[in-house]
Amino acid sequence: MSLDQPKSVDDEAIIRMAERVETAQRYATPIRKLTEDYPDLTIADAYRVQTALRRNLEKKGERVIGWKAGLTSKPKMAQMGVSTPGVGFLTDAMERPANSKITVSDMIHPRVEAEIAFVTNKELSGKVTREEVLAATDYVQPALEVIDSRFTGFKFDLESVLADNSSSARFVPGGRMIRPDALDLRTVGVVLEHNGEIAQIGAGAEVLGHPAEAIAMLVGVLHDMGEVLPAGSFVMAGAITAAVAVKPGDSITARFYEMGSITVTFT
Ligand code: OOG
Repeated sequence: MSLDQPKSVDDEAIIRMAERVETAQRYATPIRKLTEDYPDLTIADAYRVQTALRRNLEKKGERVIGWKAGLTSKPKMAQMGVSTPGVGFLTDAMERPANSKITVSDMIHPRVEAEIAFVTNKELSGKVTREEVLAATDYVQPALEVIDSRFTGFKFDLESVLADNSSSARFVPGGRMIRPDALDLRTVGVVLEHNGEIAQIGAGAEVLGHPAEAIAMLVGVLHDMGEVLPAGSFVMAGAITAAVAVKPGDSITARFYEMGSITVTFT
């Protein structure tokens, strides 16, 4: 795994990069890719920056309630030009309820994604299989994720996006909570509507063949970071389709086969 790569930068630089990302996030002001100033940044360094960002937000009172996998489907990889999945953390401050109005003025260039989320009831650690993920899952449910790259033009490389917490910004759990064995998550179809028009369609199998594979990948990355996935985590498996850009006044509805739907509007 790429986290075995040597570190290319010292702790001081990691702290500076985490502050740069946090400031861009806080003031919704884009910055240039971190690799423009740190061209030798490794994947391991990028996760060190992400961890420093997580610690900073925790110090400010945010609580990590789960994680997300990203860049786990071909449509997303093609949209972003990055072909390796990654992970990011989710805090309570990022959560919004279904049917709510989400403000966009505090984001740079928000985009919406439809995902399947897992809620775990056992700790998961190390190298785990899809079956072990499903056995440790209390329920699955639909989720929308609003991503917002802190990088100019929503353009990045893998190292920069991982340091930027994989573009995490807001997330919206919704729809129906169902037992993970109640349906085949590979064949769950999703239709993403933008202002009433169908914008994207897909199915669960787009996500690494099965969304639970994304959770297994995520647990492996956490292991390489020296962490585990605690019981009770909310974990999103990554966008099934390409992401859709939104602006004030827009509405998004994601309809999931047999799992219900989620609507949000943007203001
Ligand atoms: C990176 C994050 C992608 C997903 O679900 O694929 C992501 C990005 O595209 O900005 O969250």
